[in-house]
Amino acid sequence: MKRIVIALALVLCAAQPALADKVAAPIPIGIAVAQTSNVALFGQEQVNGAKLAEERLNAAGGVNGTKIALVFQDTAGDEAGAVNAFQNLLNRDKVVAIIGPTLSQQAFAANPIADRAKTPVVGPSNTAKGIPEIGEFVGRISAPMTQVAPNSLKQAMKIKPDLKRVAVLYAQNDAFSSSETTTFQDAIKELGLETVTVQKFQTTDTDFTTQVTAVLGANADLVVISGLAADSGNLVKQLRQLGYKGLIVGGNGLNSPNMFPVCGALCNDVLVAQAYSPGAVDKNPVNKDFAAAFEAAYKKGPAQFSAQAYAAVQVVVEALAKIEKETGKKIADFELADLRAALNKSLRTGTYLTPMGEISMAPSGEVQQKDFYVSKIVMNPDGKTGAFVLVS
Ligand code: 1QQ
Repeated sequence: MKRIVIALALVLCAAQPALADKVAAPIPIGIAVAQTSNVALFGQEQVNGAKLAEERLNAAGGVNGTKIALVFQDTAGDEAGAVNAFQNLLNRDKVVAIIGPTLSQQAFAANPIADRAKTPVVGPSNTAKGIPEIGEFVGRISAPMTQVAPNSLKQAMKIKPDLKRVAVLYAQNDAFSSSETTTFQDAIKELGLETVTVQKFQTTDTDFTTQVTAVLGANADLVVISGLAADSGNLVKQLRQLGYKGLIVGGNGLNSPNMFPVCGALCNDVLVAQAYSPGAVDKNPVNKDFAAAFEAAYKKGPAQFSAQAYAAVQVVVEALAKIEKETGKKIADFELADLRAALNKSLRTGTYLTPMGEISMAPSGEVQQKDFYVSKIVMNPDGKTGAFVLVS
């Protein structure tokens, strides 16, 4: 009798398929960016870019006829929010990949969770050193500041060839800012300039009197800022209000038009190196097309964070299509774990023609991109809106 029961149980078990998850249709892709907090100054642009990509790619047939569905999880501005969003996307929403988080500071906390779950992460805006090194499943399409940032210093030297004395300011509680400032400080040395003061602040600071006083006292003719949007915007404003008249180079934290209302008319002339320029449409029909669609959808031109989020969705969709082509198997017929592993490999093969030009992802997960830009902020008379005007 006992034997019969065991045999029956075995037959029943064999008849049940293993409890492995299948890939859902439409294909769920996680978007974990900051929709709230000060970091939403970047995140809102990312949401706009990602949504436009979803709409346009689905209209063009999605992944060989199967639609994608972006699953948005707000990370807010800190590590805990990013960790929580990642966990929901991985375990509850069973996404095939995660695009996010917004900040490098959040990526160092949340990406290891996706890496352990063997799920690809595509960083849309993480530019600190060491992001791809987090793990095998971690990649990015946002060029590291080591490649982008020094271009703005070179531009400052073109504008003012007798430039010599540089004041460096950075947010010490943010991984991106601490990383970017080392890139700036190395480049300052290499370019033969002199760092006359290094000032630290917090991304939560609103009063920069101490730092500005030090800059004025050091008689700097260039100020280089590595911070996030609200803090950097306030710092620019207070530098000008307290009488600083020299050039200002802003890092990637000043790369968002959502920061314009913070410094208003005093944002004028800040130089920012960029991985994307809406102005660079002539060379790149994909960018021309994207910029026109963005303008039509949002009544304003796209900025870098929107273009990068758009590109991240595009890259995931194209990498999924490649899997179908190579295996002859539809995405919906894969088990989730197998698909996540296949997608991680697929992301790292071939090239993608995006609004940022042709890019690819190295086996390490690092992005490879050819063209970078430097723009200057030009504010409109309303003191709230403005544009990044391409200077090189
Ligand atoms: C990073 C960044 C931010 C300034 C952009 C969102 O580049 O955290 O890596």
